[in-house]
Amino acid sequence: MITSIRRSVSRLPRGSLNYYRSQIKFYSAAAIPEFQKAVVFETNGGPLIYKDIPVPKPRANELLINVKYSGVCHTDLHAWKGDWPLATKLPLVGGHEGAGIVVGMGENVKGWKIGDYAGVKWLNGSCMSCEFCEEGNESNCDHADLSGYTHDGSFQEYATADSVQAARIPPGTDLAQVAPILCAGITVYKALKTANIRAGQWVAISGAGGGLGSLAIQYAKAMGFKPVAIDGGDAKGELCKSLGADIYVDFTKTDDMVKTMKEITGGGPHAVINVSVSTAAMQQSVDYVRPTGTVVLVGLPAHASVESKVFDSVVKSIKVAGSYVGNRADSREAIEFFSRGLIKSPIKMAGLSELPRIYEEMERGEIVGRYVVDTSK
Ligand code: 8ID
Ligand code: ZN
Ligand code: ZN
Repeated sequence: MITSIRRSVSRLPRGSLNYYRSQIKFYSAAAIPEFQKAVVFETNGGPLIYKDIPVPKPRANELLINVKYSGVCHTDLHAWKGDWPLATKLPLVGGHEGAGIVVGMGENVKGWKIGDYAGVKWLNGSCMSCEFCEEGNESNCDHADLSGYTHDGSFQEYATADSVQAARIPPGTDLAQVAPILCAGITVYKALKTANIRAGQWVAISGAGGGLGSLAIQYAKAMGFKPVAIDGGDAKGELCKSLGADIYVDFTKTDDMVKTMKEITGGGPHAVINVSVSTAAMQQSVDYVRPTGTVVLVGLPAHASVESKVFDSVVKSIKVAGSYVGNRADSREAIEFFSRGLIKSPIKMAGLSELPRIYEEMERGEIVGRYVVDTSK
């Protein structure tokens, strides 16, 4: 690519040289339009506007990805509402489960080529030099740049992504199917590692019928654990069982969750992966987890806290751990599970322009599995 640009520069009339100088910093495939479709909001909770915006230019370290499909994560709803104690960029293009094709890149990018499949993840980039980055905990970096939050994300046809953190997706992968793996899959895979349990042990997935939960059931199965799925309603129950949950507990029909969970698992699950957006569900999990077990907090209900009574925590020796997406190795491994056919994304397809309706359904807790939007519609 560089050689071909240089060769054409030598054949050009003088006036064109400045244009080519600007292009030489940004090696790109041919037909990248100047404008593209995106969903943008200007204030948290304000209108979600489907409109034409300029195609961003990749910085020196960035890829330009033609996003074909993007999953819609509940985090995107939090970002739009602005209900977390962390400000979003404004105006903002949300989205952080973008799967697409590399069509351009900045001058310092190494190890990528035009045409590669790449993913926009929640962690867009980080400083790579602090203690957390050094030890592979880039998500915990003070300077973490977040797709669809502090950096325009995947609810647009062309997105920029730090080439170090962008997910590598094997050629030939179904880009709509892999999209939810880029946040939901990586997150639940890492959460299951954080649970630190052994094959054959019980793991409860609270919020199992949603985007993260429906993948958590399958990763748990693939890792050899026995999943108990918890969510509300028959449709979510059917999905959970079809994905391999040994047991489904409908929280809307269960009076005493703590007693029920202990009975089903003979003393409580060895770990609980909390992916619901319910403080009450998280609190119950501290009470029903098995002695010596681990409660993993993943879902992020606004202004929530969970109480772990000191006496019970000590005598039961339980652990309450937070788990936040995953690092590059977790991402690669989570995608490998998918590529080996062990994980199926239970997706519903929609167009990018339908995002406002999807947020309404998500707010009401009605989505069974995960929505994936086609950015061209
Ligand atoms: O890195 C992280 N920690 C991370 C990564 C990605 C997402 C955290 N998240 C957070 C999101 O911001 C959100 O707060 O995880 C949460 C779940 O994201 P999601 O899976 O994308 O949301 P969803 O598809 O709406 O699923 C939530 C499910 O929880 C169920 C709902 O019925 C839905 O199926 N649920 C609720 I709300 N209350 C419940 C309860 N009391 C419940 N399930 C069981 N018991
Ligand atoms: Zn997410
Ligand atoms: Zn850092």
